[in-house]
Amino acid sequence: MQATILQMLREQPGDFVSGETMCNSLGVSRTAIWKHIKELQDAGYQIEAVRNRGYRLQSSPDLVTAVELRDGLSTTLLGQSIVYRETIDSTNNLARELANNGAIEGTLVIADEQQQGRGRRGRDWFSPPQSGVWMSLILRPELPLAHAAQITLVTAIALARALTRLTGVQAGIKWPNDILFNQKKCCGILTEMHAEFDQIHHLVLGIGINVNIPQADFPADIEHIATSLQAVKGTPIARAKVVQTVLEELEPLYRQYVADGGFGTLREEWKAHNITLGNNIIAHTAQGTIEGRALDIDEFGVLLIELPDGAHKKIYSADIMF
Ligand code: BT5
Repeated sequence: MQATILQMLREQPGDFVSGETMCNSLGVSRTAIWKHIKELQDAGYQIEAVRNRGYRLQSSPDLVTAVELRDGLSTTLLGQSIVYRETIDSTNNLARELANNGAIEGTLVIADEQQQGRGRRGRDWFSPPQSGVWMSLILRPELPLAHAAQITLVTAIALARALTRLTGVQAGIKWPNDILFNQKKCCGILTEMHAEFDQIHHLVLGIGINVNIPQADFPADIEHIATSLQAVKGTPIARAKVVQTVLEELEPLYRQYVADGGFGTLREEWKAHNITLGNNIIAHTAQGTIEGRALDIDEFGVLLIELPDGAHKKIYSADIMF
């Protein structure tokens, strides 16, 4: 109901929408309309109410509530169900719980703030309130287990496209899960999965994007390696717009990945956005540290590096430095 009221107000920018018009199109009483307007005002929307004229939207807060995200979202799978929390430990945790309880594919879990946002291998992910996109998607691709990890690379393409579009500055993919601007990390992906036998039961695709974080607000340990969309673009960006743009870029790529049975047909586009290949790199893997030149990725998203003695080595998972 609130989403529809908001939509009606936004369809008449700068103009009043009469209480009567709202009552008629929503089929509810004037008191009910007023109650919803009051709730929107309490949430931070500035809505002017004038007797005999109606309601006029003056400004909207930068929210990532379901009401904001739905307004103008054009996807048909991702974000059809939205679960919003003001604060949470980690959106990946709630998404996993919902997935285990049968949540539909495409369910989006999003929070204004994470108390225990996490990266890979138990690392922390800085997730302050009102300034980032901290979200997780529940996916149920019918693919063999071996293809699950490739969703991270598919998502990286969508993010590179979306973040470039939003800032007007070229974003680059650092294998496997980082999106960078000018060597600094703006976004990370954390894919977690639940599988039985050889079949994926569900994937939880966690995405963290620094949106309106001033450079000086990053903690000292990441200040020199992190950046935000605002720092890159020079002006703040509405977080709901960031979410919508990412979902709209990801949906067709995700459908292609499922239809084609893997990441192979998207490999060339990944390479076009990547900033890893061609560099001399240090790869920290669970088995140890490897140094060499990043040559290519194969159709499974595995990184191929050339060692100093000319031999080739495949790397399945690592932290890369160059
Ligand atoms: C990642 O891990 O890059 C995955 C980040 C995923 C975050 C999302 S937010 C929604 C969902 N819910 C969660 O709890 N997580 C996901 P990794 O490659 O391991 O990088 C972690 C490292 O990045 C840390 O050790 C820091 O050095 C650095 N870091 C932490 N917070 C950062 C931030 N906000 N921006 C840039 N770098 C950060």
